[in-house]
Amino acid sequence: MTDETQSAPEYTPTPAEAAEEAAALRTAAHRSRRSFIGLGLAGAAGVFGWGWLISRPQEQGIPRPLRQVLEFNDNLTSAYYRNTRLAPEFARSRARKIRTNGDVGLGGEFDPMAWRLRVQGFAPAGTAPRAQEFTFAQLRALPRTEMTTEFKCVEGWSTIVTWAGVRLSDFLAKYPLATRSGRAFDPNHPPADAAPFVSLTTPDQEYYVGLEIESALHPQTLLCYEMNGEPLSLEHGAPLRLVTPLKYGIKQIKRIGTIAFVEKRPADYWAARGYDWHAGH
Ligand SMILES: Nc1nc2c(c(=O)[nH]1)N[C@H]1C(S)=C(S)[C@@H](COP(=O)(O)O)O[C@H]1N2
Ligand SMILES: [Mo]
Repeated sequence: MTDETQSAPEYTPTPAEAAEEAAALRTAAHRSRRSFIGLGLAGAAGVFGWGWLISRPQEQGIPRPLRQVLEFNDNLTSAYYRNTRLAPEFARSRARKIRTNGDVGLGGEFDPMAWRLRVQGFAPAGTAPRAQEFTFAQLRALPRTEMTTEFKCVEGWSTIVTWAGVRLSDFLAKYPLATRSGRAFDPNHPPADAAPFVSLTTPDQEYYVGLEIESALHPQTLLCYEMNGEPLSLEHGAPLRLVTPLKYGIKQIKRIGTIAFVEKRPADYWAARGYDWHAGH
């Protein structure tokens, strides 16, 4: 089972790969800092220009002035907006086949054609939750995001994989099911009436994962339907799995059946078996 897989090797990217990786990170950083960029970075870029900015010395692959802005913003908001931290992104050419690991909740009869994603909206106390069902086509119709990130398992292996799917935050922008009021919001500024937690379960409810809303809204948290340029296979979680690269593999639930926005910290399969509930950031 492991002979075809490769762990992320010690590897020096080619100049082209390094440029692609820096560009990917800039795109992701831009996305997560939109509100701040409006304030500070646009000012810096306006005065000196982007050419100046990206020609500055690099720290962790990010031009130093941008790094400083990011750090400043981190200090400003780290208490609440965890989505300011990003996992590194890699050149697509560095993606490898990933092993299959964990099949809890993937057994039994399953017809991917008949699959629906069931989403339970955040309900005001004492009212019945609003539930809505989504077809695969509805999810595919939402903005597609691709990212090449490192997948890490607590067992000690990791693999760089290219994923594609819809950001959970983009899903919620279109279908605002995470707020009591039913209003959409800026993922960088979740309002007080947003659900604090999200619960994801397989259709048979055998595997289940809990996330804080900040992790769910992170710009690298995807409802994923493609792996390394191909539709997800059943053993990797077709038709829809979670990918959130700041966390370990145990959180990246395959074959999502239900997503529920809830008040209390939800049960989590591996947390119930002694692992850290957060399993990352
Ligand atoms: N439904 C389900 N999802 C799951 C698991 C599982 O057992 N069942 N195992 C998790 C673990 S521990 C890992 S490392 C990854 C592995 O994903 P992969 O098989 O695509 O490599 O899936 C995660 N998601
Ligand atoms: Mo894992």
